Amino acid sequence: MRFVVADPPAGCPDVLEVFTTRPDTLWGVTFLAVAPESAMGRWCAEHGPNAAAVAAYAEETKKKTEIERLAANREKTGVLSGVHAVHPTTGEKLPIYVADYVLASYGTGYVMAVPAHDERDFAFAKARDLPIRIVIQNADASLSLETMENAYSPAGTMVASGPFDGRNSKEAMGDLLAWLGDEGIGTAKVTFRLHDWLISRQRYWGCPIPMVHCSACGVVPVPRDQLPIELPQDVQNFIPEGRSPLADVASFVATTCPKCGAAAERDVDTMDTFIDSSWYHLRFTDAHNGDMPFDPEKARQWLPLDLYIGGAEHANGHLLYFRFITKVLRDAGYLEIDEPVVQLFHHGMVADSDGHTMSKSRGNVVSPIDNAREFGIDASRIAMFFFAPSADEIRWSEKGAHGARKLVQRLFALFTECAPFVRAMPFDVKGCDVTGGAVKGDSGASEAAKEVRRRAHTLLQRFDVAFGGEFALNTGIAGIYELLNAFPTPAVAAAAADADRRCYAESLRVLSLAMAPIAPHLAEEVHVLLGGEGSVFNAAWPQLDESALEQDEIEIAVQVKGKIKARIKVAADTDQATVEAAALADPDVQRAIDGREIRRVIVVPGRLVNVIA
Ligand code: ANZ
Ligand code: ZN
Repeated sequence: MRFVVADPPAGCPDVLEVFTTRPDTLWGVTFLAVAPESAMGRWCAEHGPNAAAVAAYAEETKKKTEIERLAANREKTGVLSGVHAVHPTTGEKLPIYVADYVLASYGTGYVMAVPAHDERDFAFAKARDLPIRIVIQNADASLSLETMENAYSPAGTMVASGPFDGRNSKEAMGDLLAWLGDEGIGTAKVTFRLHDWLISRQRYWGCPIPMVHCSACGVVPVPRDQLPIELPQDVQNFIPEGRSPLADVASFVATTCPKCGAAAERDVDTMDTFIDSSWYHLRFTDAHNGDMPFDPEKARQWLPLDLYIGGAEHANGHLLYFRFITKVLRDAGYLEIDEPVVQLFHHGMVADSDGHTMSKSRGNVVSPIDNAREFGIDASRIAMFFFAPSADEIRWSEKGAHGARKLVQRLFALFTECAPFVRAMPFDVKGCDVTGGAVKGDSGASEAAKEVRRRAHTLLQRFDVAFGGEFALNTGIAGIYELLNAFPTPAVAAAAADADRRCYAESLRVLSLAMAPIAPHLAEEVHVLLGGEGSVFNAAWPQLDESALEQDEIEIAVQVKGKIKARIKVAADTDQATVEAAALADPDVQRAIDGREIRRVIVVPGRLVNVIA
């Protein structure tokens, strides 16, 4: 918002731009306040009509920290600059104060003061008998200057506000901003504000803050060769009232000042656990380093992390903090990366069968441990992954857990019975080529055996996509069922012709490896059954044979405005409408369309979809 300075003397700023979150209170502005360090504050201290007083005040302000200046309970001080500004709508002359509750580093360093609706301005105005003007009325219109003891800051009805009289301050905001723009008074802008992160906690758990308080030197950091400061072991009371538990441990508190050697006290607070969760992943790159948290060279080799999996509830906590710490360590030369992790994946919440999110306070939590005891770890995992894509909310159901247990049992029986003939087939772990390179794929196999192999590679492809970052593991698990449904009985498979038997063996190998991430115990057992060496987790991931999928999947190019933007895969017999829908749903295509209106979609069967947007 712009405030013109009345008859600015030579050299004095002639316009003050203020930052406000409450343009609806414009008509209630009765003075302006500027930071001593702002351009206006500095000019007033050097050349202003009241230069001596302003200069002395600015000198005093230097001794205060920003935290002290902003403290709510502090007396609001300030001095008159002797210069005035003009109210943009009423033309009234408003005094400009130089006041330390305005910070130079925030917004523009200039504030339009509205005593009736801002607490700090109210305190300032009260102490000096400055005019207070109510421009937002509460619901029962009971605000009055005579009875007001605090500023009224909520939204309400705009009063004494020119063309906006009678309107709700919140609802009028859009119109108001447009009006202010038209009148040349102000412009709307989206700004982001970072809340300070208070890292100190009055708790035992957490790292001690390595600072010493000396009455002569102030706060002095503990020198590096005395780190780490360890928590005392002889704490008597872990939850004292209103102070840190460490404050009562005299042997911990008493120390000497690293600077002057006089008796001094250790800081008794501990650090927020978010501090450690912001950097512990770095320690994993160099866990046995006794000299430093991690060697930058090791961190360089490992980082950034590939994937961060966490719930959205971390969005304004840990996710910000560990990025800050990364950037600080980068600036300090310990890291080369700008961001700690490449991909973020928010998993869905777990709800009960009625759709209520599980929470301790609701008392509807199904304990994963109890569940694993009853159904087994693998079945519990399969059940969780099968309910829905991992990004979505899942509804827990006992039935699902029973089904998953059945699946585990069915798989184990199948692998046990087929193991003898599968073991007898030559096997190349890397490519899952059970022919040892002699015969490729399914040549010579029956349609039924080809179909089994196709289903095995289909589920592999789905897991490949899922582990590539989408985590829709449910489709891969559905693929396991599809494979089992097409699989012959073990006796039939074992007695089949060579070419068919190769398909069956390969399919089981693919499945045994692909299911390892979701059913690790079963996969490990099966790996041994099939003659695998070592752990399944050291075996190579199976290689997808795209040609195995070919039979009934075709790739269709999607053009937007004449350029190929994506290739989608659909079953060969998919009808045109479904092909069109799949093309339009593709994220790359969506991006290319970019919200434009779609005028026509042309489908060339089996080859191309052309979107005219
Ligand atoms: C007029 C007003 C009227 C305000 C009202 C508030 C209430 P947040 O939301 O925390 O960002 N402000 C602007 N710059 C400042 C600075 N450099 N130092 C101190 N205070 C500053 O706060 C935004 C509000 O903080 C702004 O909106 C401004 O006061 C004040 F009923 O403007 B307000
Ligand atoms: Zn000292």
